[in-house]
Order: sequence, then structure tokens, then C-alpha cells
Amino acid sequence: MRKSFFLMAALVLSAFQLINAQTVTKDTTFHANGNPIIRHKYTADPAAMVYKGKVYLYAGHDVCPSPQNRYVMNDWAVFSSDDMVNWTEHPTPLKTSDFKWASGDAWAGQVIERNGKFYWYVAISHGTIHGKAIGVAVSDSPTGPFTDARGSALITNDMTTKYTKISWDDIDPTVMIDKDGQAYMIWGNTQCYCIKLKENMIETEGEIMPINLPRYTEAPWIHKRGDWYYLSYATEFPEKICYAMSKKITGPYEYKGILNELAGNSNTNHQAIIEFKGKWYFIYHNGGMDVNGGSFRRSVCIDYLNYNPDGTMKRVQMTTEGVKPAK
Ligand code: FUB
Repeated sequence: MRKSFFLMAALVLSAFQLINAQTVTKDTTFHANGNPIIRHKYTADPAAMVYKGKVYLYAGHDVCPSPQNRYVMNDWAVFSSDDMVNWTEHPTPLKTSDFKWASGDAWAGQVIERNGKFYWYVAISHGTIHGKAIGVAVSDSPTGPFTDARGSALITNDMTTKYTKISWDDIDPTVMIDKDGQAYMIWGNTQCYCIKLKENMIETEGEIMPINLPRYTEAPWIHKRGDWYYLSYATEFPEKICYAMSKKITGPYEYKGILNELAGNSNTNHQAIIEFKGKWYFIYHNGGMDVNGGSFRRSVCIDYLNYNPDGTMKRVQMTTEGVKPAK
């Protein structure tokens, strides 16, 4: 009896691991029953974009088999929704193998639209230049497919060795086009960096500008509300999310405190912040989907984000219920 129970559990686990590792070939719809919102696969490092009345959610895909504990991430995933609760998963939009110069690791990124094209900035390991790098892929559609926009990395580790000697500091790009049309990319682990992007979005312009933030770990996300720029980021380790505010995208930023506590059962805590249909959302990951969930099998969650009258943000309340359909 005991033996057959363990055999059955092992079979169910292997079947899930097989499904989780697969690339997606057709649109599939699902309803999010609270948090985590995606339960048919492990998803991490969410980024989101609102475009023409829809939300597009981009995520990394954790496929590390249990009980191993390391990052195994070979592709990214894209989902869309009209209401933040009913979602469509679209065919796998981008894989590490789409960047011929890279050696793997589909780490965090962000998609932004400019002139009808969609640019996806991602962290990935470089094949020949030691360390992590940032690549950019492009598509005519927010759901892809995306292709390598340059055929080479936009940022490589050797460009930032004067600031930090670690080889994984060039990760987690976040991007914004400022009100004057100038695009900026902000990224980094241990040290936060900022650089201008040319109008074509696939070349940098000028020097790297370090942004100094207290207890900065990684996962910067830039967003704007009114005339405030908010730079949220993962702090310490295990990670909480905190934030700083400025009247200029390049700073200096004033630290404002913790925005989100440790996310359950995950050392990392990576956020995206968007406004959609009049409400603000905090999108993050935890390790709470099932008994195999954890720091290397993470799951995307969504909760509301609220502001104080002075523009500062209220601490996020992580819930299992998640959000209600946006109207
Ligand atoms: O998913 C791999 C890395 O873990 C991301 O790039 C970081 O932000 C952290 O979530």
C-alpha cells in the first residue's frame, strides 16, 4: 500500500516535470484562482506591459527538477489578459537558443513598445565573454515570436568591471521611455546601473551611470506616477522589495522603505508594477505553488498596490485570494 502510494506520487511528479519543461505551441486559456496565478508550470521574474487595453505578462520559466536546487531556465513565457484574472498563454515567445552568442539562462527582463515594435531586454549568460549579459530581442507583436535584435549582447560583464568585479552584475534590465522620448535602461546586481538607449532601442548611447541605492541586491523596476519616478528593487538576501523616489529618471533617488516583505518560500522576490483600468498592481513571484515549490521552482502572483496621499507607496499585502477581475 505504502509502496504503491510512493510509486503513484513519483509518477505524478515526473508527469508534472515533463509538462512543466515543455515549450508551448498553441494558445491556451485559464482562470487564475487566486495566487499563484499560474499553476500548470513554474514561472518567475515577472515583467508586465499594458498595450491597447490588454495586459501582457512576461516571465521566466523554472524547470529545475525537484529535489535539485539550482536555476534551470531555458525559455521565457508570455500571457495576456483583459482583466488580470482570465489569461491566455501564448506559444513560447523566446528561448535562450535564439541568442546565438549566449550559453543559456533565461533570467529576468522586460518588454517595451516603441513605434509599433516590441523590444524584450533579457539577462542571459554570455557564451564567450565571462559572466552574465543583456540581450535584446524584437517582435512585431507583444506575444512574439521574438528574434535577437542585434546578433550580439547589448551589455557584457567587461563593460562594468570598473564598478564591481562580480560576473553576474549585468542582469535584470528594466526600461522606460521618458517624456522627452529618451529611452533608458536600468539594470544590475549589487550595483544598479543606468544607460541611455538610442531611438532604435538596440544600441546604447553615452556612458554607464551608476545609481546608488541603499542595500541594493537586484531586480530594479522603474515606473512613473504623476511626476515621480519610482525605482523599486530587491534588497538584502533573502530578498524583500523596497523602493526609492526621484523627480528625474537618472536620480538621485531618495530611499522610501520596504514595499514587499519576503515572498513565501523563495529567496528571490522580483516585481513588476503596472496601472491597468484605474488600479495599480504589484506582480511578483513566490515559491508557494506546491510542495516542490521554492527558490528554484517559483510562481507568479498578483496583488494590489496602493499609494499614500503624498505619493509614497503602501506596503503590499500579499494574499492567497489575489485580485478581482479588472473592469
Ligand atoms: O531568475 C534568475 C534571477 O533570480 C533573476 O534574474 C533575479 O532577479 C532573481 O529573481
